[in-house]
Amino acid sequence: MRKRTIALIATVLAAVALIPVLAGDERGKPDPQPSNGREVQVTLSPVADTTISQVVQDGDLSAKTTLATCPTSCENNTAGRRDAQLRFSVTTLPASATDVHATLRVYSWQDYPARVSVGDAQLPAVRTGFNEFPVSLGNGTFTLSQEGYDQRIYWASEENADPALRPQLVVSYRQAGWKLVWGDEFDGGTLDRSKWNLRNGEGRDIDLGCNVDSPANTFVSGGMLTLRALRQSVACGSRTRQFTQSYLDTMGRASWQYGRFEIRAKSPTTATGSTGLWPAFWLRPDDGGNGEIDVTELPGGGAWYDKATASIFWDYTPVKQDVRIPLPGGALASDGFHTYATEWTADSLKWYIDDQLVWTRDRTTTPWFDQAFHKPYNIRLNTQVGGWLGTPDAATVFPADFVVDYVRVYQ
Ligand SMILES: [Ca+2]
Repeated sequence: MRKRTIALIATVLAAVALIPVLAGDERGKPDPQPSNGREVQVTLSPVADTTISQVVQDGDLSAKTTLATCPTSCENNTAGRRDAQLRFSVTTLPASATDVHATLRVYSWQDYPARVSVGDAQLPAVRTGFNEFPVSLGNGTFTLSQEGYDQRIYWASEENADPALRPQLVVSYRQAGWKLVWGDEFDGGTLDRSKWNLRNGEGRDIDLGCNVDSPANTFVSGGMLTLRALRQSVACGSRTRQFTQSYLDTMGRASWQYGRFEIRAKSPTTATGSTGLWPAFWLRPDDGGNGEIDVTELPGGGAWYDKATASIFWDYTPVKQDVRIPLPGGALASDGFHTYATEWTADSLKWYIDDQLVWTRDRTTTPWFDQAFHKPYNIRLNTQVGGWLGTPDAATVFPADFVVDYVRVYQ
């Protein structure tokens, strides 16, 4: 968050094909302190389906549908039995994933008196709404087959106009080896000052805001921490600033060498009205020397709002490596709560968004890996106003709230 310009690196995240269709706040929350590893649940949408008919449906006139299960004698189907195939990419589950369970969910607009099976899982009839089939993950390809009835069944396809109706593969697993060692769920009514420092009266050269310790800018309510940026003129040390902002850190209170650093948060950086806003969750070394790990930065403005940044820094000349990452499934940081995590070990750094691996650094990518990343780091959590990625304009909306559900550290 010091002197930096973030290079526009066009990175094709070909490996990222796990696409959750639900925002994080619609998913079941993981157990914050599992006894045997970290509980993870990911909802995927298909990368392909056999959309062989596109028929408007009652109640959903703009929908394309998948003609799923149509026996040989079905209507004018002379081509023989038609089964619907759905394909999901399951290649980026972490290697340490165990106890994997998968459920295929497909949506019907009406009841059908037809047996439908997916592998060994069979439903005696189709009911309106999501129909669920427990499946084994396999290669991520599933076939819906209908038996016994001369009738088409229409399922919502991957192209359905309403993303909430599209097929889903809900994958849950346990990620062994990670134990929660520190965290804040923000369940109280005030900021836990035993865990966090809150900067006050600090105006920096790199931005336009004043870091203030004020309940107007930093508050805990309803299980959430809010870092609120405001447009207001304040005296800030020897300066006058036109914005106030929030900056928390754990310096002198908690630091870690290696671990999984995870945040679940919603960013104020909407498509319009967010120029000059810069929420971030990052780490700096206790010794104040070289090195920085940015779990995520979520700058606003038209050039930035639709991606998250992951980055590491050696120094601020700058020697750095960074990447701009679209959120999986076309999601936006501002459309709901998402999780952003970095797993830091002695040998690598791995970034995850909504539990999908999006970037990896190690000695082969980063000559200064060993010099920078074998010492304790502390957490920084802030919203910066102004700086290298833009200055707020008249359209920038204040108050701007960076809302954090939790911060967790696993080792
Ligand atoms: Ca919470």
